[in-house]
Amino acid sequence: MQFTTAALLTLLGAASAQKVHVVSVGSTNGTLAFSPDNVKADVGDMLQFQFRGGNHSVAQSNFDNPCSPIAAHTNTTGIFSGYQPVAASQAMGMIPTYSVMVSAKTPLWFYCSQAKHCQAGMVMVVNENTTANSSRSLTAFKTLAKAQAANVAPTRASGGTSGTNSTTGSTGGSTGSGSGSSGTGTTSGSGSTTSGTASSATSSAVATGAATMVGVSSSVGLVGLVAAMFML
Ligand SMILES: [Cu+2]
Repeated sequence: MQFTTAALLTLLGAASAQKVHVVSVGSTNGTLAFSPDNVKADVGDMLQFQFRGGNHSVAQSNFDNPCSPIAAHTNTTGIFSGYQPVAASQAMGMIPTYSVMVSAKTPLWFYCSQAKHCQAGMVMVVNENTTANSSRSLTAFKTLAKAQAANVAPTRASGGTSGTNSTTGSTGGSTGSGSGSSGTGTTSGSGSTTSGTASSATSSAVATGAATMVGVSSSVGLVGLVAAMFML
């Protein structure tokens, strides 16, 4: 929690108008959905994906090719959280989170690359723009996703020299502490923290990404804190 707060405050220092948009991924009921699945975000805002249940991922596609990495169709590297199994984390009182910064106002399309979750509707959009193109709606994206034969996970290094994730040990407990925005945390307990970056050079849509873990109980406080700080 302290690490997360420290990172958040660092980000706040960098951009005072920045918002954090929390998106729940899955649920304890096995829901195959992102919630909310239609987000409006400004450039510089953060998306924080909170993995609530099951074993899901967040991957980036384009509109025309749902359930397929955007790097397979464009020069954009795209983001990929990797798979985030929640059960093991919950046993430690933690939930995995994955955060990315929005670096463009153009629509961003995301899907879960697990099994046929994408086909089942586990997709979302950031900055849907049906004013510019009425056919490119979230509803249309879901219809297109449903028709895809395959659900393809990105490779970690797809399309660029970065966009990689590294796993480092040492997290756990709900009283983790650490420093910096680089994703390094030192805590008591055991577990894992995944941190990564999406290349800003090759990804025009999303500049940075970092995954970390927050305590279940403290994350509620964080969400409340975010709401209190950003929604006034
Ligand atoms: Cu999923």
